[in-house]
Amino acid sequence: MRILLVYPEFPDTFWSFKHALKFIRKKAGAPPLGLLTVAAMLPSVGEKRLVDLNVTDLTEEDLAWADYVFVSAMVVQRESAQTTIKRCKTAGVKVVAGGPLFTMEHEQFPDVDHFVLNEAEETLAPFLRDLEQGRARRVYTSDEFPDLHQTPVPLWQIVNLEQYDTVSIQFSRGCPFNCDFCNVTALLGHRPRTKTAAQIIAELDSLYALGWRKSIFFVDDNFIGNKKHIKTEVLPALIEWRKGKTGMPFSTEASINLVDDPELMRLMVRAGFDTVFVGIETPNEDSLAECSKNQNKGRDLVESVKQLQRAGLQVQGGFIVGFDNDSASIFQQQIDFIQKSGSVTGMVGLLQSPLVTRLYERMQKEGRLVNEFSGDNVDGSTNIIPRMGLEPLREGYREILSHIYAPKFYYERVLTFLREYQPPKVRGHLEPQYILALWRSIYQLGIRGVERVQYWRLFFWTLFRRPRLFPLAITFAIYGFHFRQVTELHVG
Ligand code: B12
Repeated sequence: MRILLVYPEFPDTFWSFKHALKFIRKKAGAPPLGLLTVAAMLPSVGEKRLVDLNVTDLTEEDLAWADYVFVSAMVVQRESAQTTIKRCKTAGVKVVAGGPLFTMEHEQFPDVDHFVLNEAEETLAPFLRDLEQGRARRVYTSDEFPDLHQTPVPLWQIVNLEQYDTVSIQFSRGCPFNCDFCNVTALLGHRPRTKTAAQIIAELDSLYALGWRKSIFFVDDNFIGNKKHIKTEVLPALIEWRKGKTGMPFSTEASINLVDDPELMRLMVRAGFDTVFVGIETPNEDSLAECSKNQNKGRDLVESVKQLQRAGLQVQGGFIVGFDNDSASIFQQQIDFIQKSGSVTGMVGLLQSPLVTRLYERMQKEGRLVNEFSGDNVDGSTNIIPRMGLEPLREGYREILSHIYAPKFYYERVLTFLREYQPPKVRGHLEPQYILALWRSIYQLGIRGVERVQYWRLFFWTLFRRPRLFPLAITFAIYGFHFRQVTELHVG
């Protein structure tokens, strides 16, 4: 059987990093981990190919070659997924769909032949068995949260890694917390399920053997969901693995209570983690209580971010406005927080309620649901009626974005961060593409850009004061360009 795995295109969003990737001549951040994992679970007989629409086109020849097209997508890829499915239908190729978009809203895709929903570790085998016996059903779902000990090493061999800037791997699924706007616990459970240290080392070894030296993103919902296991088994194994190797800095997602455990921070940094995405959400305590983000309550959050930075972890912060407890002062409070904490990559969104969340249920009960969830929580849209009114919320949101990504404030924040940050000692690996990015940044930002004054100030400040951080400073300058483009696109 010939299986074509297709990953639909992302629109131009905050996380697409499209405008930044151009500086290194790449079109996409990371290859699609879900499809590569599924590919590794398919029987080894038969042929498999992957087409990631973010880096290449889907041709008629591809469709003519395939017996089945396997599609995976997030909600944000809905439109491209729909177009892909239509093209398969026209070409007479059967479609099998899975991943978060279809798990949440499969009813909206009448042209899909088979849905293999939830986690493939549970649903793929029964589907394949039925298919072989000629009695495959249309929908396969499961309420079980499978053990990850059987999850195979993703089939990196079917993707051209050269086309990407980073590679995702996954150590755990699930999160112990209860934030009411997040659907992770409904989709993946409360109890973090982890792979073994040996599994994760096997994944890293396979990437290293393929010549990968650039960054690795651990796409866990909360990397520190099971602290004991990572402290006693996984991080020591990663520290050992890293010895004598170059490159491959790690990043991940974790909750703010990471700062409560200095030993954990120290081990993470020694293992090679240099960046962590943290859902900070809001400096407003009442709003934190409203959404049950209890792990963030009662803390000096600016100081927590700084503690992480001083330990060697850059913090990418997620922020939300539009809680019922937010008043008109929230916009300035968020700006102040982001600036003071040096959260360079500040992802600010309007409160949205995805399906299967407690927030969704509450909004439904209160008759406050409108529109479809766009799937992109940074596009300035929302599917709920905010208590403060939509227009004041949108206006305040515009104010935040135009402030924090304006060159003056953005570069000021970069400096705030660089002054605080103690980078980990991962042996760097110089990629020719980074030299290219430096030249392009000089031309595009330092000569042509509206930020040229700030750019050169950062350039020389870092070169003389913190030379080790110079590559990071240039990366931030390039990210700033991307954030501004996306901001202009969404909020003008
Ligand atoms: C990594 C990640 C990203 C990366 C994506 C990198 C990439 N190119 O893959 C980045 C940072 C770009 C990202 C961004 C966003 N993300 Co995201 N992200 C994740 C995260 C943390 C991990 C995804 C992953 O790789 N998982 C590991 C793989 C193995 O799991 P998987 O893809 O689900 O695949 C499994 C099954 O679903 C199934 N499967 C998947 N596909 C298929 C296909 C077939 C045919 C079959 C049979 C089975 C199957 O089999 C796999 C093994 O079980 C998930 C949460 C999560 N734990 O999944 C959120 C998640 C996917 N993201 C989500 C969201 C909302 C976003 C953003 C909108 C967030 C934002 N703040 O803007 C943006 C949108 C993207 C954009 N560009 O605008 C939501 C999606 C909700 C939805 N229903 O679509 C999730 C589920 C998180 C959440 N809390 O809701 N994200």
